[in-house]
Amino acid sequence: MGVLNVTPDSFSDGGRHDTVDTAVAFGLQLRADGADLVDVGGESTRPGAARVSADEECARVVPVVAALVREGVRCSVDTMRASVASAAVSAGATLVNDVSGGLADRSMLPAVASLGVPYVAMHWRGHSADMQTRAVYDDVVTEVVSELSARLDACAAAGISSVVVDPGIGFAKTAEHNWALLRNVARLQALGPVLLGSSRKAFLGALLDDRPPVGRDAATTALTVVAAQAGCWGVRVHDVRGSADAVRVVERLRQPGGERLGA
Ligand code: PMM
Repeated sequence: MGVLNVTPDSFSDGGRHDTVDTAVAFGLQLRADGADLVDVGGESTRPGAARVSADEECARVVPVVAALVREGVRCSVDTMRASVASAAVSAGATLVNDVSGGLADRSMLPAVASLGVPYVAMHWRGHSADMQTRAVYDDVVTEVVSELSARLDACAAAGISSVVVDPGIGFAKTAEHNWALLRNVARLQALGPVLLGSSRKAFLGALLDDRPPVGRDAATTALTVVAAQAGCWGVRVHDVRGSADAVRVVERLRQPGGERLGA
């Protein structure tokens, strides 16, 4: 899943794709680089970010989704709002990626159920403005699994048939929490298919002596290898080329053959 933020303020690519034409060109590049899905978002969720109005979010996202879908690109919409999800699916998006797992907008789960598309439910404890104050856990893996499990119950009750879970790397989590979750992906996979969104996030910058976001792609690709080997459903990344290549390597290693061909 390639990241396409049509926002002025996302932490890594904010302001880079703020016209429809530049956003669509970038989405086409993500597909050419190997993305199976281009994830179009119109609201930054970086720690401390302010919210935008639903109208503004729709105005950013819908024309980009429509144009990419016309070009045959599969799109997801990254939104916490039912109205934006519905408008993007009407424009051709085929998956709703909700970083709040249905908690930010009570209309979201019924809307997704009636749209009939798959849904990504991410672990979330509150809006970006103060989410890091909620990074308090006795046992982060057990608590994230249990909170995601409650979201899965809510999805089932609403009638959503296809759900991918995401631990929400960097959302109400310290670096230590992120590493613990990545070390325990198998426990998340017991819930269902797993999406991981570690790309360029601050905990990788901290590991790499405070390197800025664009210098974190090799570390991101390393985590894609880990995710692919664990059998995750997907990764959400900025540098699609590196991750798509990594997935192809892991898939090729899984295929037997050559062992009997001699040296
Ligand atoms: N992270 C961001 C935005 N959307 N969606 C999912 N499912 N998982 C994530 O980890 C996630 C997300 C924030 O990163 P960005 O500013 O690079 O988009």
